[in-house]
Amino acid sequence: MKNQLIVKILNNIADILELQEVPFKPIAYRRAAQSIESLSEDIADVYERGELEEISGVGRNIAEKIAEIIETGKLKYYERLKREIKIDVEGLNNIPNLGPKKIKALYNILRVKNVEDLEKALREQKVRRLPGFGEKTELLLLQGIEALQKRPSRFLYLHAIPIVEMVKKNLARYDFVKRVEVAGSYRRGKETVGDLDFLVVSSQPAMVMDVFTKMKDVTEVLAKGGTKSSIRLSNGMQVDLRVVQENEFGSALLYFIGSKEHNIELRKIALKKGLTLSEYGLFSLKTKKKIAGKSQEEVYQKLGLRFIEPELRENKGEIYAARQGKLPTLVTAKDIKGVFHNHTTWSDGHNSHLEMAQKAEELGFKFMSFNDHFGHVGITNQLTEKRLGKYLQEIEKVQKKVGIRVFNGVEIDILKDGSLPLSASKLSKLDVVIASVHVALTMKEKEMTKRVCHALNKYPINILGHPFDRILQEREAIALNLDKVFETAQKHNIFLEANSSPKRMDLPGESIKAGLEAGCKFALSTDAHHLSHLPYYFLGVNMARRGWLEQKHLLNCWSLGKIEKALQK
Ligand code: DGT
Ligand code: CA
Ligand code: CA
Ligand code: ZN
Repeated sequence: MKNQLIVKILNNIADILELQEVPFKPIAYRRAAQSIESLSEDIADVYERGELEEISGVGRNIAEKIAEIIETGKLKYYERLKREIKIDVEGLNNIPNLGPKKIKALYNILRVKNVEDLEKALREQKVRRLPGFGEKTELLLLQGIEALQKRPSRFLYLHAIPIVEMVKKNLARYDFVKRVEVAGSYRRGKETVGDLDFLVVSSQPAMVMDVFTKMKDVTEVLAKGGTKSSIRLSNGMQVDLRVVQENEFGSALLYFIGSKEHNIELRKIALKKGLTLSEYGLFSLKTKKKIAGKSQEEVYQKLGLRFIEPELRENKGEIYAARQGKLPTLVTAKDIKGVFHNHTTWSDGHNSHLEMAQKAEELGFKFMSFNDHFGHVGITNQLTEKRLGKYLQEIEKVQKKVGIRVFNGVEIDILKDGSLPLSASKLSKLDVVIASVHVALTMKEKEMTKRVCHALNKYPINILGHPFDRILQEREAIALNLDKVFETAQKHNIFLEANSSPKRMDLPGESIKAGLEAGCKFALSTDAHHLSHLPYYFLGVNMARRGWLEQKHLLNCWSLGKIEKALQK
Protein backbone atom coordinates (compact mmCIF):
# COMPACT_ATOMS: atom_id res chain seq x y z
CA MET A 1 0.00 0.00 0.00
CA LYS A 2 1.70 3.17 -1.19
CA ASN A 3 -0.79 5.79 0.07
CA GLN A 4 1.44 6.92 2.93
CA LEU A 5 4.53 7.04 0.74
CA ILE A 6 2.75 9.16 -1.86
CA VAL A 7 1.41 11.52 0.80
CA LYS A 8 4.91 11.93 2.16
CA ILE A 9 6.50 12.60 -1.22
CA LEU A 10 3.83 15.12 -2.24
CA ASN A 11 4.19 16.97 1.06
CA ASN A 12 7.97 17.01 0.74
CA ILE A 13 7.67 18.40 -2.80
CA ALA A 14 5.40 21.12 -1.47
CA ASP A 15 7.99 21.98 1.17
CA ILE A 16 10.84 22.11 -1.31
CA LEU A 17 8.87 24.27 -3.72
CA GLU A 18 8.00 26.57 -0.87
CA LEU A 19 11.67 26.86 0.06
CA GLN A 20 12.38 27.72 -3.57
CA GLU A 21 9.63 30.33 -3.34
CA VAL A 22 7.67 28.86 -6.20
CA PRO A 23 4.15 30.36 -6.02
CA PHE A 24 0.84 28.38 -5.90
CA LYS A 25 2.31 24.97 -6.64
CA PRO A 26 3.01 24.08 -3.00
CA ILE A 27 -0.64 24.54 -2.15
CA ALA A 28 -1.68 22.26 -5.00
CA TYR A 29 0.66 19.47 -3.86
CA ARG A 30 -0.51 19.79 -0.27
CA ARG A 31 -4.16 19.65 -1.28
CA ALA A 32 -3.57 16.48 -3.27
CA ALA A 33 -1.64 14.95 -0.38
CA GLN A 34 -4.50 15.72 1.96
CA SER A 35 -7.08 13.99 -0.22
CA ILE A 36 -4.91 10.90 -0.57
CA GLU A 37 -4.35 10.85 3.15
CA SER A 38 -8.08 10.44 3.74
CA LEU A 39 -8.61 7.95 0.92
CA SER A 40 -10.35 4.85 2.23
CA GLU A 41 -8.79 2.46 -0.27
CA ASP A 42 -5.45 1.54 -1.74
CA ILE A 43 -4.50 4.24 -4.25
CA ALA A 44 -3.09 1.51 -6.49
CA ASP A 45 -6.67 0.27 -6.96
CA VAL A 46 -7.82 3.77 -7.93
CA TYR A 47 -4.95 3.91 -10.37
CA GLU A 48 -5.83 0.53 -11.85
CA ARG A 49 -9.38 1.75 -12.46
CA GLY A 50 -7.91 4.84 -14.20
CA GLU A 51 -9.59 7.14 -11.71
CA LEU A 52 -6.68 9.05 -10.18
CA GLU A 53 -7.93 12.37 -11.51
CA GLU A 54 -11.22 11.87 -9.75
CA ILE A 55 -9.48 12.31 -6.43
CA SER A 56 -10.12 15.86 -5.28
CA GLY A 57 -7.13 18.11 -5.86
CA VAL A 58 -5.44 15.67 -8.24
CA GLY A 59 -5.06 17.03 -11.76
CA ARG A 60 -3.34 15.56 -14.79
CA ASN A 61 0.16 16.60 -13.69
CA ILE A 62 0.00 15.21 -10.16
CA ALA A 63 -1.83 12.09 -11.38
CA GLU A 64 1.11 11.30 -13.66
CA LYS A 65 3.49 11.68 -10.76
CA ILE A 66 1.40 9.40 -8.57
CA ALA A 67 1.32 6.81 -11.35
CA GLU A 68 5.11 6.92 -11.53
CA ILE A 69 5.42 6.31 -7.80
CA ILE A 70 2.95 3.41 -7.94
CA GLU A 71 4.78 1.83 -10.83
CA THR A 72 8.39 2.44 -9.86
CA GLY A 73 8.30 3.26 -6.15
CA LYS A 74 10.12 6.48 -6.98
CA LEU A 75 9.60 9.87 -8.61
CA LYS A 76 12.25 11.37 -10.88
CA TYR A 77 10.94 14.91 -10.43
CA TYR A 78 11.24 14.57 -6.66
CA GLU A 79 14.75 13.14 -6.88
CA ARG A 80 15.74 16.10 -9.05
CA LEU A 81 14.23 18.64 -6.63
CA LYS A 82 16.09 17.00 -3.76
CA ARG A 83 19.37 17.33 -5.63
CA GLU A 84 18.67 20.98 -6.48
CA ILE A 85 17.69 22.13 -3.05
CA LYS A 86 20.73 20.77 -1.20
CA ILE A 87 18.65 20.71 2.01
CA ASP A 88 17.68 17.32 3.40
CA VAL A 89 13.98 18.16 3.60
CA GLU A 90 13.07 14.49 3.99
CA GLY A 91 15.27 14.05 7.04
CA LEU A 92 14.32 17.36 8.61
CA ASN A 93 10.61 16.71 8.05
CA ASN A 94 10.85 13.59 10.22
CA ILE A 95 11.48 15.81 13.22
CA PRO A 96 8.26 16.67 15.01
CA ASN A 97 7.41 20.38 15.30
CA LEU A 98 9.54 21.34 12.34
CA GLY A 99 7.73 22.67 9.24
CA PRO A 100 8.82 24.36 6.01
CA LYS A 101 8.79 27.87 7.46
CA LYS A 102 11.16 26.91 10.23
CA ILE A 103 13.34 24.86 7.88
CA LYS A 104 13.61 27.93 5.68
CA ALA A 105 14.58 30.25 8.53
CA LEU A 106 17.14 27.73 9.78
CA TYR A 107 18.70 27.54 6.34
CA ASN A 108 18.62 31.24 5.55
CA ILE A 109 20.13 32.36 8.83
CA LEU A 110 22.14 29.40 10.13
CA ARG A 111 22.76 27.46 6.90
CA VAL A 112 21.21 24.33 8.43
CA LYS A 113 21.04 21.71 5.66
CA ASN A 114 20.38 18.47 7.52
CA VAL A 115 19.57 16.90 10.87
CA GLU A 116 23.22 16.86 11.85
CA ASP A 117 23.61 20.62 11.27
CA LEU A 118 20.43 21.24 13.18
CA GLU A 119 21.52 19.18 16.16
CA LYS A 120 24.80 21.09 16.31
CA ALA A 121 23.05 24.47 16.13
CA LEU A 122 20.59 23.39 18.82
CA ARG A 123 23.35 22.23 21.15
CA GLU A 124 25.23 25.50 20.61
CA GLN A 125 22.00 27.30 21.57
CA LYS A 126 21.99 29.26 18.33
CA VAL A 127 18.45 28.33 17.40
CA ARG A 128 16.70 30.06 20.29
CA ARG A 129 17.78 33.45 18.93
CA LEU A 130 16.02 33.07 15.59
CA PRO A 131 12.76 34.96 15.23
CA GLY A 132 9.80 32.69 16.03
CA PHE A 133 11.87 30.01 17.80
CA GLY A 134 12.83 30.58 21.46
CA GLU A 135 14.15 28.31 24.16
CA LYS A 136 11.07 26.10 24.29
CA THR A 137 11.20 25.30 20.58
CA GLU A 138 14.89 24.60 20.88
CA LEU A 139 14.25 22.04 23.59
CA LEU A 140 11.34 20.46 21.67
CA LEU A 141 13.44 20.07 18.53
CA LEU A 142 16.31 18.56 20.46
CA GLN A 143 13.99 16.08 22.13
CA GLY A 144 12.52 15.26 18.73
CA ILE A 145 15.96 14.48 17.29
CA GLU A 146 16.85 12.32 20.28
CA ALA A 147 13.60 10.36 20.00
CA LEU A 148 14.28 9.78 16.28
CA GLN A 149 17.78 8.50 16.98
CA LYS A 150 16.54 6.14 19.65
CA ARG A 151 13.71 4.77 17.58
CA PRO A 152 14.53 1.18 16.58
CA SER A 153 13.53 0.27 13.06
CA ARG A 154 11.88 -2.95 14.22
CA PHE A 155 10.62 -4.12 17.59
CA LEU A 156 11.16 -7.36 19.43
CA TYR A 157 8.01 -9.46 19.41
CA LEU A 158 8.07 -9.53 23.20
CA HIS A 159 8.01 -5.73 23.36
CA ALA A 160 5.04 -5.57 21.01
CA ILE A 161 2.86 -7.76 23.24
CA PRO A 162 1.99 -5.15 25.89
CA ILE A 163 1.23 -2.62 23.16
CA VAL A 164 -1.15 -5.03 21.46
CA GLU A 165 -2.88 -5.66 24.78
CA MET A 166 -3.07 -1.94 25.53
CA VAL A 167 -4.66 -1.09 22.18
CA LYS A 168 -7.14 -3.96 22.46
CA LYS A 169 -8.13 -2.97 25.97
CA ASN A 170 -8.53 0.69 25.05
CA LEU A 171 -10.87 -0.11 22.19
CA ALA A 172 -12.77 -3.13 23.44
CA ARG A 173 -14.41 -1.25 26.28
CA TYR A 174 -16.65 0.74 23.93
CA ASP A 175 -20.03 -0.64 22.81
CA PHE A 176 -19.51 0.69 19.30
CA VAL A 177 -16.47 -1.54 18.90
CA LYS A 178 -17.73 -4.95 17.88
CA ARG A 179 -14.42 -6.67 17.24
CA VAL A 180 -10.72 -5.83 17.51
CA GLU A 181 -8.09 -8.04 15.94
CA VAL A 182 -4.40 -7.58 15.44
CA ALA A 183 -3.06 -8.46 11.98
CA GLY A 184 0.27 -7.90 10.19
CA SER A 185 3.60 -9.52 10.98
CA TYR A 186 2.62 -9.73 14.66
CA ARG A 187 -0.22 -12.06 13.82
CA ARG A 188 2.15 -14.14 11.70
CA GLY A 189 4.36 -14.56 14.77
CA LYS A 190 7.37 -12.94 13.16
CA GLU A 191 10.52 -12.61 15.29
CA THR A 192 10.38 -8.81 15.05
CA VAL A 193 7.64 -6.42 13.95
CA GLY A 194 7.97 -3.19 11.97
CA ASP A 195 4.66 -1.75 13.04
CA LEU A 196 1.35 -3.03 14.37
CA ASP A 197 -1.79 -3.35 12.30
CA PHE A 198 -5.28 -3.49 13.80
CA LEU A 199 -8.68 -4.18 12.32
CA VAL A 200 -11.87 -3.11 14.01
CA VAL A 201 -15.49 -3.86 13.20
CA SER A 202 -17.70 -0.90 14.05
CA SER A 203 -20.63 0.97 12.61
CA GLN A 204 -19.20 4.20 14.01
CA PRO A 205 -15.76 4.54 12.46
CA ALA A 206 -15.41 8.24 13.36
CA MET A 207 -15.76 7.44 17.05
CA VAL A 208 -13.16 4.68 16.73
CA MET A 209 -10.76 7.13 15.05
CA ASP A 210 -11.21 9.57 17.94
CA VAL A 211 -10.66 7.00 20.63
CA PHE A 212 -7.67 5.50 18.86
CA THR A 213 -5.84 8.75 18.13
CA LYS A 214 -6.47 10.02 21.66
CA MET A 215 -5.11 7.03 23.56
CA LYS A 216 -2.87 8.08 26.43
CA ASP A 217 0.47 7.00 25.02
CA VAL A 218 0.06 8.59 21.57
CA THR A 219 2.84 11.10 20.85
CA GLU A 220 2.08 11.78 17.20
CA VAL A 221 -0.93 11.30 14.94
CA LEU A 222 0.61 10.35 11.61
CA ALA A 223 -2.70 10.18 9.76
CA LYS A 224 -6.34 10.46 10.69
CA GLY A 225 -9.02 9.64 8.18
CA GLY A 226 -12.62 8.50 8.15
CA THR A 227 -11.93 4.79 8.57
CA LYS A 228 -8.20 4.55 9.11
CA SER A 229 -5.55 6.20 11.21
CA SER A 230 -1.92 5.81 12.12
CA ILE A 231 -0.31 6.89 15.33
CA ARG A 232 3.07 6.79 16.97
CA LEU A 233 3.51 5.80 20.60
CA SER A 234 6.11 7.18 23.00
CA ASN A 235 8.45 4.22 22.41
CA GLY A 236 8.43 4.96 18.68
CA MET A 237 6.10 2.13 17.65
CA GLN A 238 3.75 2.96 14.81
CA VAL A 239 0.24 1.53 15.03
CA ASP A 240 -2.12 1.44 12.06
CA LEU A 241 -5.82 0.88 12.53
CA ARG A 242 -8.61 0.40 10.08
CA VAL A 243 -12.36 0.07 10.57
CA VAL A 244 -14.24 -2.34 8.32
CA GLN A 245 -17.74 -3.74 7.94
CA GLU A 246 -18.63 -7.06 9.48
CA ASN A 247 -19.33 -8.66 6.10
CA GLU A 248 -15.84 -7.84 4.81
CA PHE A 249 -14.00 -8.69 8.02
CA GLY A 250 -12.59 -11.99 6.75
CA SER A 251 -11.16 -10.61 3.54
CA ALA A 252 -9.82 -7.55 5.36
CA LEU A 253 -8.12 -9.78 7.95
CA LEU A 254 -6.66 -11.91 5.22
CA TYR A 255 -5.31 -8.82 3.50
CA PHE A 256 -3.83 -7.20 6.60
CA ILE A 257 -2.40 -10.34 8.13
CA GLY A 258 -0.39 -10.66 4.94
CA SER A 259 2.24 -11.33 4.08
CA LYS A 260 2.16 -9.20 0.99
CA GLU A 261 3.76 -12.08 -0.95
CA HIS A 262 1.06 -14.48 0.23
CA ASN A 263 -1.66 -12.00 -0.75
CA ILE A 264 -0.23 -11.56 -4.21
CA GLU A 265 -0.34 -15.32 -4.79
CA LEU A 266 -3.92 -15.52 -3.57
CA ARG A 267 -4.92 -12.76 -5.97
CA LYS A 268 -3.35 -14.66 -8.85
CA ILE A 269 -5.31 -17.79 -7.94
CA ALA A 270 -8.49 -15.72 -7.78
CA LEU A 271 -7.87 -14.28 -11.24
CA LYS A 272 -7.37 -17.76 -12.69
CA LYS A 273 -10.79 -18.65 -11.35
CA GLY A 274 -12.40 -15.54 -12.88
CA LEU A 275 -12.52 -13.87 -9.49
CA THR A 276 -10.91 -10.82 -7.94
CA LEU A 277 -9.72 -10.63 -4.34
CA SER A 278 -9.22 -7.47 -2.32
CA GLU A 279 -9.59 -6.42 1.29
CA TYR A 280 -13.28 -5.84 0.53
CA GLY A 281 -13.98 -9.42 -0.50
CA LEU A 282 -13.82 -12.04 -3.20
CA PHE A 283 -15.86 -10.99 -6.23
CA SER A 284 -16.82 -12.45 -9.58
CA LEU A 285 -15.04 -10.58 -12.37
CA LYS A 286 -17.99 -10.96 -14.68
CA THR A 287 -21.01 -10.28 -12.53
CA LYS A 288 -19.15 -8.19 -9.86
CA LYS A 289 -21.12 -10.22 -7.33
CA LYS A 290 -19.55 -10.85 -3.95
CA ILE A 291 -18.71 -14.48 -3.37
CA ALA A 292 -16.97 -14.42 0.01
CA GLY A 293 -15.56 -11.99 2.57
CA LYS A 294 -17.12 -12.56 5.95
CA SER A 295 -14.54 -15.06 7.14
CA GLN A 296 -11.03 -16.02 6.09
CA GLU A 297 -12.06 -19.69 5.95
CA GLU A 298 -14.74 -18.86 3.39
CA VAL A 299 -12.29 -16.99 1.16
CA TYR A 300 -9.75 -19.82 1.25
CA GLN A 301 -12.44 -22.36 0.56
CA LYS A 302 -13.76 -20.49 -2.47
CA LEU A 303 -10.21 -20.35 -3.79
CA GLY A 304 -9.97 -24.13 -3.47
CA LEU A 305 -7.58 -24.01 -0.51
CA ARG A 306 -7.56 -25.34 3.05
CA PHE A 307 -7.30 -22.72 5.79
CA ILE A 308 -3.67 -21.62 6.14
CA GLU A 309 -2.37 -20.68 9.60
CA PRO A 310 -1.06 -17.06 9.67
CA GLU A 311 2.46 -18.21 10.64
CA LEU A 312 2.75 -20.03 7.31
CA ARG A 313 1.63 -17.13 5.11
CA GLU A 314 4.97 -16.19 3.59
CA ASN A 315 4.53 -17.66 0.12
CA LYS A 316 7.04 -20.38 0.92
CA GLY A 317 5.05 -23.32 -0.38
CA GLU A 318 2.03 -23.04 1.89
CA ILE A 319 -0.37 -22.33 -0.95
CA TYR A 320 0.67 -25.41 -2.88
CA ALA A 321 0.40 -27.48 0.32
CA ALA A 322 -3.07 -26.05 1.02
CA ARG A 323 -4.25 -27.02 -2.44
CA GLN A 324 -2.90 -30.55 -2.05
CA GLY A 325 -4.36 -30.91 1.46
CA LYS A 326 -0.82 -31.37 2.75
CA LEU A 327 -0.48 -28.56 5.25
CA PRO A 328 1.40 -29.49 8.41
CA THR A 329 -0.42 -29.87 11.73
CA LEU A 330 1.62 -27.24 13.50
CA VAL A 331 2.86 -27.64 17.06
CA THR A 332 1.12 -25.52 19.68
CA ALA A 333 2.23 -24.26 23.09
CA LYS A 334 0.14 -27.01 24.70
CA ASP A 335 2.29 -29.69 23.03
CA ILE A 336 5.47 -28.50 24.76
CA LYS A 337 6.19 -30.94 27.60
CA GLY A 338 9.32 -29.23 28.84
CA VAL A 339 12.20 -26.96 27.93
CA PHE A 340 15.94 -27.30 27.43
CA HIS A 341 18.86 -24.96 28.08
CA ASN A 342 18.39 -23.26 31.45
CA HIS A 343 21.03 -21.39 33.44
CA THR A 344 21.32 -21.03 37.22
CA THR A 345 23.57 -19.37 39.77
CA TRP A 346 26.05 -22.15 38.97
CA SER A 347 27.00 -20.01 35.97
CA ASP A 348 25.46 -16.68 34.93
CA GLY A 349 21.82 -17.30 35.95
CA HIS A 350 19.97 -15.59 38.79
CA ASN A 351 18.08 -18.47 40.42
CA SER A 352 18.96 -21.80 41.97
CA HIS A 353 18.32 -25.17 40.35
CA LEU A 354 15.48 -25.75 42.79
CA GLU A 355 13.79 -22.41 42.12
CA MET A 356 13.98 -22.95 38.39
CA ALA A 357 12.67 -26.52 38.60
CA GLN A 358 9.78 -25.52 40.83
CA LYS A 359 8.81 -22.77 38.43
CA ALA A 360 8.96 -25.23 35.52
CA GLU A 361 6.69 -27.61 37.43
CA GLU A 362 4.30 -24.77 38.19
CA LEU A 363 4.12 -23.99 34.46
CA GLY A 364 2.93 -27.56 33.89
CA PHE A 365 6.10 -28.90 32.30
CA LYS A 366 7.02 -32.57 32.64
CA PHE A 367 10.77 -31.99 32.32
CA MET A 368 13.49 -29.40 32.05
CA SER A 369 17.21 -29.48 31.45
CA PHE A 370 19.96 -27.49 33.14
CA ASN A 371 22.74 -26.37 30.88
CA ASP A 372 25.00 -23.99 32.71
CA HIS A 373 27.93 -22.56 30.81
CA PHE A 374 30.97 -24.74 30.62
CA GLY A 375 34.04 -23.39 29.09
CA HIS A 376 35.96 -20.60 27.94
CA VAL A 377 37.25 -18.06 30.37
CA GLY A 378 35.33 -14.88 29.80
CA ILE A 379 31.85 -16.15 30.50
CA THR A 380 30.90 -15.13 34.01
CA ASN A 381 31.34 -17.91 36.54
CA GLN A 382 31.54 -20.72 34.02
CA LEU A 383 31.63 -24.38 35.09
CA THR A 384 34.98 -26.13 35.14
CA GLU A 385 35.89 -29.79 35.38
CA LYS A 386 36.61 -29.21 39.04
CA ARG A 387 33.12 -27.81 39.76
CA LEU A 388 31.26 -30.22 37.52
CA GLY A 389 30.93 -33.02 40.11
CA LYS A 390 29.28 -30.80 42.71
CA TYR A 391 27.03 -29.27 40.06
CA LEU A 392 25.75 -32.69 39.04
CA GLN A 393 25.17 -33.67 42.68
CA GLU A 394 23.14 -30.53 43.19
CA ILE A 395 20.91 -31.40 40.23
CA GLU A 396 20.44 -34.92 41.63
CA LYS A 397 19.26 -33.45 44.92
CA VAL A 398 16.80 -31.19 43.14
CA GLN A 399 15.50 -34.14 41.17
CA LYS A 400 14.35 -35.71 44.47
CA LYS A 401 12.48 -32.57 45.49
CA VAL A 402 10.35 -31.93 42.42
CA GLY A 403 7.75 -33.87 40.49
CA ILE A 404 9.23 -33.33 37.04
CA ARG A 405 12.16 -35.01 35.31
CA VAL A 406 15.28 -32.87 35.64
CA PHE A 407 17.98 -33.49 33.06
CA ASN A 408 21.53 -32.47 33.83
CA GLY A 409 23.87 -31.05 31.23
CA VAL A 410 26.00 -28.15 30.11
CA GLU A 411 26.13 -25.52 27.43
CA ILE A 412 29.67 -25.94 26.24
CA ASP A 413 31.69 -23.56 24.09
CA ILE A 414 32.72 -24.52 20.62
CA LEU A 415 36.26 -23.19 20.71
CA LYS A 416 37.99 -21.44 17.85
CA ASP A 417 39.41 -24.66 16.40
CA GLY A 418 36.13 -26.55 16.75
CA SER A 419 37.23 -28.46 19.84
CA LEU A 420 35.25 -28.48 23.08
CA PRO A 421 36.87 -27.88 26.48
CA LEU A 422 35.71 -31.25 27.89
CA SER A 423 36.50 -34.70 26.58
CA ALA A 424 34.01 -36.72 24.56
CA SER A 425 33.93 -39.49 27.16
CA LYS A 426 33.04 -37.04 29.96
CA LEU A 427 30.45 -35.30 27.83
CA SER A 428 28.76 -38.57 26.99
CA LYS A 429 27.96 -39.12 30.67
CA LEU A 430 25.76 -35.99 30.78
CA ASP A 431 22.05 -36.10 29.93
CA VAL A 432 21.95 -33.09 27.59
CA VAL A 433 24.97 -31.55 25.87
CA ILE A 434 24.36 -28.26 24.13
CA ALA A 435 27.28 -26.86 22.17
CA SER A 436 27.33 -23.19 21.15
CA VAL A 437 29.58 -20.59 19.63
CA HIS A 438 30.19 -17.73 22.06
CA VAL A 439 33.66 -16.42 21.26
CA ALA A 440 35.65 -15.53 18.14
CA LEU A 441 32.50 -14.50 16.29
CA THR A 442 34.08 -12.68 13.36
CA MET A 443 35.48 -15.70 11.50
CA LYS A 444 34.83 -15.96 7.78
CA GLU A 445 32.08 -18.31 6.62
CA LYS A 446 34.36 -21.10 5.50
CA GLU A 447 36.34 -21.14 8.72
CA MET A 448 33.29 -20.78 10.96
CA THR A 449 31.46 -23.58 9.15
CA LYS A 450 34.50 -25.83 9.48
CA ARG A 451 34.72 -25.01 13.18
CA VAL A 452 31.06 -25.82 13.92
CA CYS A 453 31.00 -28.94 11.75
CA HIS A 454 34.20 -30.19 13.37
CA ALA A 455 32.52 -30.01 16.80
CA LEU A 456 29.38 -31.73 15.49
CA ASN A 457 31.48 -34.48 13.89
CA LYS A 458 33.82 -35.20 16.80
CA TYR A 459 31.80 -34.80 20.00
CA PRO A 460 28.69 -36.36 21.52
CA ILE A 461 26.47 -33.28 21.20
CA ASN A 462 22.68 -33.37 21.58
CA ILE A 463 21.77 -29.83 20.59
CA LEU A 464 23.50 -27.16 18.53
CA GLY A 465 22.75 -24.03 20.61
CA HIS A 466 21.52 -20.79 19.02
CA PRO A 467 23.17 -21.53 15.65
CA PHE A 468 23.14 -17.89 14.42
CA ASP A 469 24.46 -16.52 17.70
CA ARG A 470 22.84 -13.21 16.84
CA ILE A 471 21.47 -10.68 19.28
CA LEU A 472 18.55 -8.89 17.68
CA GLN A 473 19.24 -5.19 17.09
CA GLU A 474 22.74 -5.58 18.52
CA ARG A 475 24.74 -8.24 16.77
CA GLU A 476 24.48 -9.83 13.35
CA ALA A 477 24.45 -13.60 12.88
CA ILE A 478 27.80 -15.36 12.56
CA ALA A 479 28.79 -16.38 9.03
CA LEU A 480 27.75 -20.01 8.53
CA ASN A 481 27.02 -22.22 5.59
CA LEU A 482 23.72 -23.46 6.94
CA ASP A 483 23.34 -26.23 4.37
CA LYS A 484 26.57 -27.82 5.53
CA VAL A 485 25.73 -27.38 9.21
CA PHE A 486 22.26 -28.87 8.72
CA GLU A 487 23.66 -31.81 6.81
CA THR A 488 26.25 -32.53 9.51
CA ALA A 489 23.73 -32.19 12.35
CA GLN A 490 21.31 -34.49 10.56
CA LYS A 491 24.01 -37.12 10.04
CA HIS A 492 24.74 -37.32 13.78
CA ASN A 493 21.15 -36.94 15.01
CA ILE A 494 22.00 -33.62 16.61
CA PHE A 495 18.97 -31.44 17.26
CA LEU A 496 18.97 -27.82 16.11
CA GLU A 497 17.96 -25.35 18.76
CA ALA A 498 14.93 -23.09 18.59
CA ASN A 499 16.12 -20.65 21.24
CA SER A 500 13.19 -18.64 22.68
CA SER A 501 15.23 -15.94 24.35
CA PRO A 502 13.48 -12.72 23.15
CA LYS A 503 16.65 -11.12 21.83
CA ARG A 504 17.89 -14.30 20.17
CA MET A 505 14.95 -16.05 18.50
CA ASP A 506 17.46 -18.40 16.98
CA LEU A 507 16.97 -20.27 14.66
CA PRO A 508 14.27 -18.05 13.19
CA GLY A 509 11.29 -19.68 11.49
CA GLU A 510 12.53 -19.59 7.91
CA SER A 511 15.81 -21.27 8.88
CA ILE A 512 13.94 -23.88 10.89
CA LYS A 513 12.05 -24.65 7.71
CA ALA A 514 15.30 -24.96 5.78
CA GLY A 515 16.64 -27.30 8.46
CA LEU A 516 13.47 -29.35 8.34
CA GLU A 517 13.84 -29.73 4.59
CA ALA A 518 17.39 -30.98 5.22
CA GLY A 519 15.95 -33.71 7.45
CA CYS A 520 16.90 -32.15 10.80
CA LYS A 521 14.98 -32.31 14.06
CA PHE A 522 14.66 -29.56 16.64
CA ALA A 523 14.77 -28.83 20.36
CA LEU A 524 13.06 -25.83 21.87
CA SER A 525 14.89 -23.97 24.64
CA THR A 526 14.22 -21.08 26.91
CA ASP A 527 17.88 -20.15 27.53
CA ALA A 528 16.44 -18.81 30.79
CA HIS A 529 18.77 -16.92 33.12
CA HIS A 530 15.95 -16.14 35.55
CA LEU A 531 12.77 -17.98 36.46
CA SER A 532 10.74 -15.19 34.92
CA HIS A 533 12.21 -16.18 31.53
CA LEU A 534 10.68 -19.65 31.55
CA PRO A 535 7.24 -18.57 30.27
CA TYR A 536 8.84 -17.11 27.13
CA TYR A 537 8.96 -20.56 25.58
CA PHE A 538 5.92 -19.52 23.56
CA LEU A 539 8.23 -17.35 21.45
CA GLY A 540 10.01 -20.52 20.40
CA VAL A 541 6.65 -22.04 19.58
CA ASN A 542 5.99 -19.13 17.20
CA MET A 543 9.29 -19.83 15.48
CA ALA A 544 8.61 -23.55 15.31
CA ARG A 545 5.23 -22.86 13.72
CA ARG A 546 6.77 -20.46 11.22
CA GLY A 547 9.22 -23.27 10.47
CA TRP A 548 6.39 -25.72 9.68
CA LEU A 549 7.21 -27.99 12.62
CA GLU A 550 4.87 -30.79 13.69
CA GLN A 551 5.11 -32.66 16.99
CA LYS A 552 7.23 -35.37 15.42
CA HIS A 553 9.93 -32.85 14.50
CA LEU A 554 10.22 -31.24 17.93
CA LEU A 555 11.86 -33.17 20.75
CA ASN A 556 9.93 -31.24 23.42
CA CYS A 557 6.65 -32.82 22.27
CA TRP A 558 7.76 -36.44 22.67
CA SER A 559 7.14 -38.78 25.60
CA LEU A 560 9.83 -38.82 28.30
CA GLY A 561 10.85 -42.33 27.32
CA LYS A 562 11.34 -41.29 23.73
CA ILE A 563 13.23 -38.16 24.73
CA GLU A 564 15.63 -40.15 26.91
CA LYS A 565 16.26 -42.55 24.10
CA ALA A 566 16.88 -39.73 21.62
CA LEU A 567 19.39 -38.14 23.99
CA GLN A 568 21.53 -41.27 24.32
CA LYS A 569 25.01 -40.69 23.04
P1 DGT B 1 6.13 -5.30 9.29
O1 DGT B 1 5.17 -4.30 9.78
O2 DGT B 1 7.24 -4.73 8.50
O3 DGT B 1 6.66 -6.18 10.38
O4 DGT B 1 5.38 -6.30 8.27
P2 DGT B 1 3.83 -6.44 7.92
O5 DGT B 1 3.67 -7.71 7.20
O6 DGT B 1 3.01 -6.24 9.14
O7 DGT B 1 3.62 -5.28 6.86
P3 DGT B 1 2.75 -3.93 6.87
O8 DGT B 1 2.52 -3.42 8.25
O9 DGT B 1 3.45 -3.01 5.91
O10 DGT B 1 1.38 -4.33 6.20
C1 DGT B 1 0.46 -5.16 6.85
C2 DGT B 1 -0.13 -6.10 5.86
O11 DGT B 1 -0.89 -5.39 4.87
C3 DGT B 1 0.86 -6.91 5.07
O12 DGT B 1 1.32 -8.05 5.78
C4 DGT B 1 0.08 -7.27 3.85
C5 DGT B 1 -0.78 -6.05 3.62
N1 DGT B 1 -0.15 -5.19 2.62
C6 DGT B 1 0.56 -4.07 2.88
N2 DGT B 1 0.98 -3.52 1.72
C7 DGT B 1 0.54 -4.30 0.72
C8 DGT B 1 0.64 -4.25 -0.72
O13 DGT B 1 1.23 -3.36 -1.31
N3 DGT B 1 0.03 -5.27 -1.42
C9 DGT B 1 -0.62 -6.28 -0.78
N4 DGT B 1 -1.16 -7.24 -1.51
N5 DGT B 1 -0.73 -6.35 0.54
C10 DGT B 1 -0.17 -5.37 1.29
CA1 CA C 1 2.98 -4.35 10.39
CA1 CA D 1 1.46 -1.28 8.87
ZN1 ZN E 1 24.58 -19.54 24.87
